[in-house]
Amino acid sequence: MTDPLGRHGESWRGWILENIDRGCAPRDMLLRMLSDGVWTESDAQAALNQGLEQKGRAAPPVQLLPALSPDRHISVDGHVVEVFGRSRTPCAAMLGQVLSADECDALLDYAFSRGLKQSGVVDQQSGDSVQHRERTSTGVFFTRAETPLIAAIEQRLSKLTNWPITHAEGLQVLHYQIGQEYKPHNDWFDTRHHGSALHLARGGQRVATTVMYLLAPEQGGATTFPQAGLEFSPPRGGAVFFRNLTVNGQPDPLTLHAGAPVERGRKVVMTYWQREQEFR
Ligand SMILES: O=C(O)CCC(=O)C(=O)O
Repeated sequence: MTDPLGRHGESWRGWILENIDRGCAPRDMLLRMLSDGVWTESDAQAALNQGLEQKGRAAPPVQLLPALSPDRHISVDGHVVEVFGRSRTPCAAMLGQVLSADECDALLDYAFSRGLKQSGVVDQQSGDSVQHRERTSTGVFFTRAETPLIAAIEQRLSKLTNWPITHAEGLQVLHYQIGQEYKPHNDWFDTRHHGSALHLARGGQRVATTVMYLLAPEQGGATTFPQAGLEFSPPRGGAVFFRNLTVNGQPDPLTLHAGAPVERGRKVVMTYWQREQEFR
């Protein structure tokens, strides 16, 4: 589209330019445009950015949350990620080729050489990680940029989702054997729970999650969204991306998700959680 401002007619063009002149915050304008239901997020962003440029306003591009480009194939520094399919509500996508087969092998070797421990869940009161029958996998956390390969993948994920590399937790690898699972849960922190404060203080809410498949199970083990009726089984190297918040910044209940029990084979995933602010 060569004229994003004109995408939805002259009255919208006028509205955008007028409100830029009035000094309205681009973020508020974007939210207003999205609430109208006419604009898609990427079109609204493009229109707003064109308007800001036209008015000579040196504002940084408006970006509410991590977002994939609307293209079918997304090139990140020459590495091409394929988008197999998307959901608008919740905002989610199934991706292919986020990682190459060699990268999957190297990450598997590294994770297992570090050693995997029984996975935990966040205790609602204390915020500590505690073992729970709802999560039966084993796992290991990496620190950010722990190895050059990990640093390169974090760089790729940051560019793929258009979100700062500093606003993310270290990657986590999870291993599921037959029968193992992670029952439905949310990745966003529930502010009603005392234990969430500790986590929110380290970088705000978890705004998006990317679950990369280092090893795909032969049967079962899908990443499912029971409230939304979605089920994703990416191939090895592929991933599920989803936003944990709605565009208004509210936790999205439709992102309730699970790692279904593995029925045949093994499943190893690597999870990337992005935060609202810099993660410390
Ligand atoms: O194993 C999966 O498919 C999902 C993993 C997950 O839900 C998580 O790490 O939060």
